[in-house]
Amino acid sequence: MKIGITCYPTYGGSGAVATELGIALAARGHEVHFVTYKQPFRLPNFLPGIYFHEVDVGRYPLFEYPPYDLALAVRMHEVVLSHKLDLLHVHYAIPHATSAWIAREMLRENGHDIPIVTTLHGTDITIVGQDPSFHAITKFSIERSDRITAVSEFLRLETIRAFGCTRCDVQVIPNFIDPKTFDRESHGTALHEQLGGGRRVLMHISNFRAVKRVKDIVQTFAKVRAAVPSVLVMVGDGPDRGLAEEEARKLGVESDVFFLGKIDAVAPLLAAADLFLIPTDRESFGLSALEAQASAVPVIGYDVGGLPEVVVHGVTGMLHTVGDIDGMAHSAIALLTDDVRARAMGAAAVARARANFDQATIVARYEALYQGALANA
Ligand code: GMT
Repeated sequence: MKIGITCYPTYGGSGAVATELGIALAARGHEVHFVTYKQPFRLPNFLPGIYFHEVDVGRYPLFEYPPYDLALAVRMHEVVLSHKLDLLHVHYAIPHATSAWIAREMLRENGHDIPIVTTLHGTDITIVGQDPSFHAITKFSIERSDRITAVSEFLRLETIRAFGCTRCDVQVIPNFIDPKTFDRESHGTALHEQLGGGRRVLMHISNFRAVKRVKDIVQTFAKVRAAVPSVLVMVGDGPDRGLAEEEARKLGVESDVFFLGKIDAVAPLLAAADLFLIPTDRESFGLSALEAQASAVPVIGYDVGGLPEVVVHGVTGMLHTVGDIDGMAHSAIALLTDDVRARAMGAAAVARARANFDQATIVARYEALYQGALANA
């Protein structure tokens, strides 16, 4: 198949999933064309079967808000025609599903048709899509997609609840890991020693948006550090990084909190972690939590959204009610002071990640979905 993929190319779970999917599809013999405004962050410079088409948004003084969604639709239309694509797969509904719909309408004018697959990732449904300025267009664009997938059952139900979506059949296809990449054994222990200097390593990876509740992480760490010699490694960047830095200073733990900034290849870092913290206020899935578990790292987070589909409380991690800092700290201390239990939890996390979220199995599900969409076209 010749597949067009559009995603947010910058640091973030939806772009990571879309890119890993494209790479895996190309490895299985498909031709993959990324249509985005920038080279996706997890895409190496060259891989056979993968092409990158940059979307250029024309500037004009009249445009206070340059119309990216229209430029994207035009680029999609052009790439579909010039490379004879079979389908478009867009990740994150806004504005990608709308641009794909416009591109398809333009193609239909020329007697061409192409199925659109839309994957819903999270805040496109839970926050942005429910904003009154986007609600109607999000519902419309989802309903016009030929196939709709959501990364968790939580997100499927939330799509139906928030958008009514009588015309859509949302299928759950979860995110995935490549077990060869997220393999703790292959990374050794040198980085753990460099990061922790003999202390335990707690880790968080995200885009530091408000929904991630980064202050909760620092507050939890301050309680853990008072009981167990430990450091906190914060990977990524975003609007609330300053809040987390300020909280670390306020609590007097700043010397043991390390902000590493954006790092593309997180597998070696996760292999150096003892615990992963993800106290998001409604994570639709939590790709970083899955990657942590695949790296034998127990996860501590909140029992909301799609996280309970990824982390099994008491088996692969510990989940608490939103805002329960004491509960998270208590769980963290319990695990950091009981190596046998922590190791068993890490092993269970690896086993479940490989059994339920294996790349080969999930990519085959996308292939089957594409074939179904093409057969119906
Ligand atoms: O929805 C977002 O906030 C953006 C998106 C991203 O690009 O990082 O994250 C979502 O998609 C990821 C990949 O499917 C999921 O693992 C994240 O849980 C989800 N984020 C939220 O639901 C907050």
